[in-house]
Amino acid sequence: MIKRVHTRAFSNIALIKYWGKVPGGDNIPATPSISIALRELSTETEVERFDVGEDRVFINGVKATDKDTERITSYLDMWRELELIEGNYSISSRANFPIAAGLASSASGFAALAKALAEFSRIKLGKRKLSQLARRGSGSAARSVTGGLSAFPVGKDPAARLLIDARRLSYGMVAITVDSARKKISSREGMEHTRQTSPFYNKWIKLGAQDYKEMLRAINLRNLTRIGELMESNTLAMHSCIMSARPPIVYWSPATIYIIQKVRSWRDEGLDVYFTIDAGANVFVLCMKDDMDLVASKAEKLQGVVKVIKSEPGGGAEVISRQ
Ligand code: 2P0
Repeated sequence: MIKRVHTRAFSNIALIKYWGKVPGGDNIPATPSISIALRELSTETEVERFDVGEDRVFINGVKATDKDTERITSYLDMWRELELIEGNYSISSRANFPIAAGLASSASGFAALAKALAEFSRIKLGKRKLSQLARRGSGSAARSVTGGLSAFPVGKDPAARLLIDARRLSYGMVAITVDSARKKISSREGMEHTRQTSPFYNKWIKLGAQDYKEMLRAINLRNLTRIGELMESNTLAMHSCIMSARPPIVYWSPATIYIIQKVRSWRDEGLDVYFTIDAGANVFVLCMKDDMDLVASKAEKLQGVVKVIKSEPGGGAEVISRQ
């Protein structure tokens, strides 16, 4: 019987965003999404099984907060209720990037955890089932199970599927992290507040579905200009909807707008670069892999930038070792 498993999953950044849930569902997104996994942003998770005692959760080497412990033990309860696993577990998760700073930590975290729990499962779980189970922990985690360029449709019990393998992608992303004084509202809280109070929420849901179809077409054509322009429009539509909630949520900082304008000016100068922004102030730039060094060197010189991370696409969630 397996006693201990070590897994890794990469974080992902959406080109078409998931924002909003179907009320009353099992964490079912209201908008379909498309993302690229990032090899430089990963979470490694070690899971050990015990037959007696309670679940224990450690994040980056220290005991997790009550809130994080509760979220993860409830997730383990779901696996136990589905009779996939039994017993109790010690979970130790380490991200190589700041947790909860708008760098998609729950995506890689829940994908790595689901991948590890699958090793303890009574029945063999395929990729589709694993993506569905990861989604129950965090919507974006469904896409980190499959990695590469993945699409995550809506519907009943949806799962992500791989569109293009990481090794076959010619694009990369440059993460530009900035100083943000604002206390972060979690994506989960933010999307529920948006659903309940934004006058533009229904419009956003319709637009998300249209953008998703259009993005699939642009990806098929390998048209970076179309992919990038659509990604920018979709991210701005999502943030407009979020900002129109009452009271408003503004995830951006002054540096966010400054970087958006810089990216547009680099494009005017001939660089093929496009921005996207998650539930935070950081900006992610999509470009050809060959342009990442130039983009990073330009980004590092900008005022208000804390750290620049260049990343090629990453693969799906994987087992590093099992005992
Ligand atoms: C995305 N985000 O598509 C969008 C863009 C943030 C902005 O998916 O409640 O942490 O755990 O399902 O997955 C963040 O949402 O939310 C997210 P839950 P999650 O990447």
